[in-house]
Amino acid sequence: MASKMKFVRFLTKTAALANVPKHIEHFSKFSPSPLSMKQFLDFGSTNACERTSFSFLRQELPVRLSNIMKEINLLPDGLLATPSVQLVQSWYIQSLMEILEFLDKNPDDQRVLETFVEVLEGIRNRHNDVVPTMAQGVIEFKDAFRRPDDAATDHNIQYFLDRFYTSRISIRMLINQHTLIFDGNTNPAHPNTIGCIDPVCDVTEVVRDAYESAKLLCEQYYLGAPELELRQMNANIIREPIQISYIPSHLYHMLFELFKNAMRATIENHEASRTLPPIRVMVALGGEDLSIKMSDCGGGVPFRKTERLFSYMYSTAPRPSIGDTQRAPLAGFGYGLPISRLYARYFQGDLQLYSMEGHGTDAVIHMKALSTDSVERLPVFNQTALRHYKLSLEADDWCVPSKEPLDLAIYRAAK
Ligand code: P4A
Repeated sequence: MASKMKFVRFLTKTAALANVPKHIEHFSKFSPSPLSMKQFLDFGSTNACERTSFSFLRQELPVRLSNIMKEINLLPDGLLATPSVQLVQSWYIQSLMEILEFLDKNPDDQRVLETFVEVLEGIRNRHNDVVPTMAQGVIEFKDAFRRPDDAATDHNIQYFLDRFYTSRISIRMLINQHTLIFDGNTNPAHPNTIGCIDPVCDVTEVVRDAYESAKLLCEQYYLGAPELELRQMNANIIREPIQISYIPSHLYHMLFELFKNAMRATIENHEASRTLPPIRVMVALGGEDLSIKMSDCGGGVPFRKTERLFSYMYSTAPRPSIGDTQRAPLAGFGYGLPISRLYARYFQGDLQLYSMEGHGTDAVIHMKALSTDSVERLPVFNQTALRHYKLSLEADDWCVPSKEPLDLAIYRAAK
């Protein structure tokens, strides 16, 4: 009997699996619906309705999942076929199937709403290791396939991972908001937060938190850490604290990453001297933007190499050996900077580096000051996206500088 039941379940599962491509086709025809910070806050306000949120998510999550699953299928064959990417893809298929189960469920049934929260929490856990697993896939691909200096593949992977991780950030945001708001508990440490959003996020406080954590890490491995010099300018109301509606964990993630880089550069650039120049942070609030500039005197990076700091291909290049990681805890190898920039861009901001080789680096985070301007920036799978993946093998439209000395005789003859 038991084995027969198992077999029936197996058949049902197989049938569901067979229908997945059809569902992906269907849901990827819809564009994701970006939410504004204000809409996120409204979902969490006192008259928030779990039913409404449920009905929205059971449509929107399949749309966001299907849009990005179409792009996974367009990855270079060699990357798509790696065990790591196959594993990630199987997580996406499983999660999509679990949400689709709710399409014919009754939103007025309290038990349906409760199991939905549980399913969302399961999905969030399933996808916890997507970033390191994809990074592993890129390594496997590079080892097995990639010719050196394949700029087209680099571009494809950069383009894909930027969109893929943005999609993931947005899906986790939706899941977090729903599960945090409707699990019935308020966060005792932060009673004001609505889900993971702080409507009065004190930016300089997050700057100090991120600095202190990076400092602890830094002091564990080096003999000290640079001091923090923090200044702020509120152009709207002088001397008021600078507050905006934002996700403190996103801001912390970006700042922690920037502090680690600034500390590492500062210390390695001043090994010989007895004093360390401080890291200076300026927080400025205007009518439209809130910007944070972090300046260090770490010697900087040549302009030619700054783009590499955001490259997934470069960041996964030579794995630091076990010993290396212990010697250089601030190495920040991995996807720290590129993903920090995605967090900034996710709500219409940005993260930029201005490095002056020989002096140091300025890193600037731009954020929207108004919650009406903070709208999700989401990838959509369409013809334009498709073209990005197909167009890879075309010739460059800029000349390649010749490494040979210019033969003027031949040059004149040709003219
Ligand atoms: N100079 N400046 C930076 C780095 C160097 C820097 C650096 C050598 C390079 C790689 C790295 C960490 C630091 C900086 C601030 C930044 C980024 C780079 O935000 O001073 O780890 C990958």
